[in-house]
Amino acid sequence: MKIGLLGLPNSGKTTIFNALTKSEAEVTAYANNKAEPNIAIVDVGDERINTLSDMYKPKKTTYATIELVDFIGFAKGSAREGSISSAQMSLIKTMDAIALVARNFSDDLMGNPTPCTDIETIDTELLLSDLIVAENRLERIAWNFTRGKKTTELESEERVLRKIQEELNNNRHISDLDLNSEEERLIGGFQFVTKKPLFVILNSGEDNFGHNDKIIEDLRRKYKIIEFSGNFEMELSRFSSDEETRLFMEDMGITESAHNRLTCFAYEMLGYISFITVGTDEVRAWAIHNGDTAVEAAGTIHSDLSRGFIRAECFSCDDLIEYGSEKGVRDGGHFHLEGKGYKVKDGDILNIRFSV
Ligand SMILES: Nc1nc2c(ncn2[C@@H]2O[C@H](COP(=O)(O)OP(=O)(O)O)[C@@H](O)[C@H]2O)c(=O)[nH]1
Ligand SMILES: [Mg+2]
Repeated sequence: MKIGLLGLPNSGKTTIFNALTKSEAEVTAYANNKAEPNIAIVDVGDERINTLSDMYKPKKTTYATIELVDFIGFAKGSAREGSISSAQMSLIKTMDAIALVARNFSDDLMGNPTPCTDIETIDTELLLSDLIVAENRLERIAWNFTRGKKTTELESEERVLRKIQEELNNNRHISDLDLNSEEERLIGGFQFVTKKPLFVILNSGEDNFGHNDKIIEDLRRKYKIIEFSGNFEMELSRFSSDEETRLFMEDMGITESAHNRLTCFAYEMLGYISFITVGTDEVRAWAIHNGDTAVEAAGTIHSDLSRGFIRAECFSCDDLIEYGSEKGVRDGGHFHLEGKGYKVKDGDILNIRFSV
């Protein structure tokens, strides 16, 4: 799953990217003109996987991952200040989710922070972009109608596009609309941006971090939001040893690393859960959608496993940690066999029985 970091120039996108990926992409006081975004694969922090890895001592430990894309600043000198170029918009359309980064630290160059209006500026861009797509298509449909091409399919498409147009004109995202599966199908090809899961990263300074209740409350009316301190977290990510990091975090009264906090938040936001496979070869977390069944889970491991699915041997990771061994879980009566239709829960440890 790909998450695009989007925000006005100097909101701290690259800083956050670096903090999360421990990379050293160039942080600049000016929007740079580099054409390519920075891309990195980031592990989703999961303490359970660490614990299981200690228990099984596998050759390999694999976390679920998300792909993070740090966009270049908004096009400078384009028609509107802060507008998104069409090349960038095409890239944004390929993302699974969008994180809007808002500057909440004072900066010599940019002055006092205005996170709420900054978010509104970008949001308006996204709404406009979708509106243009919808209206172009509506024009095209109208043109077809005048030519006598009035199929029921086109009429249905027109109806759902009108709904979308009204929603966007009211400054609301398409994701807020309750569309049925037929409507979803009709608009599936448009890759509307405001249909994607979206959340705000409030990038606070070291000095005001944790003291932004009012701003967070305001933004929360419309967005899911997480507060972060990019600069501080980037410094933190550069410590060479875990011990050093831990001590520094303790000093600042931080219990969980930003990396864990942000990746877990994004993961949940996107409606993902993890199931786990264990063994002496590998302990591994697998990402599936909340609500996926055992046979779908099997398919994420390998298509053979879903094709030849017989049953899933299943127990929860929490039980394993509590009882200390698989035998303990069995003796405690928490081991169960499940069929194809079983809805997998977050933290389920699965062993798929199959034959092909
Ligand atoms: N004080 C403070 N400065 C920050 C923070 N995050 C980023 N900056 C500074 O803001 C400037 C722009 O950051 P950058 O990550 O390049 O922004 P981008 O244009 O959104 O990628 C740099 O000078 C950063 O050092 C922060 O949390 N606190
Ligand atoms: Mg940048």
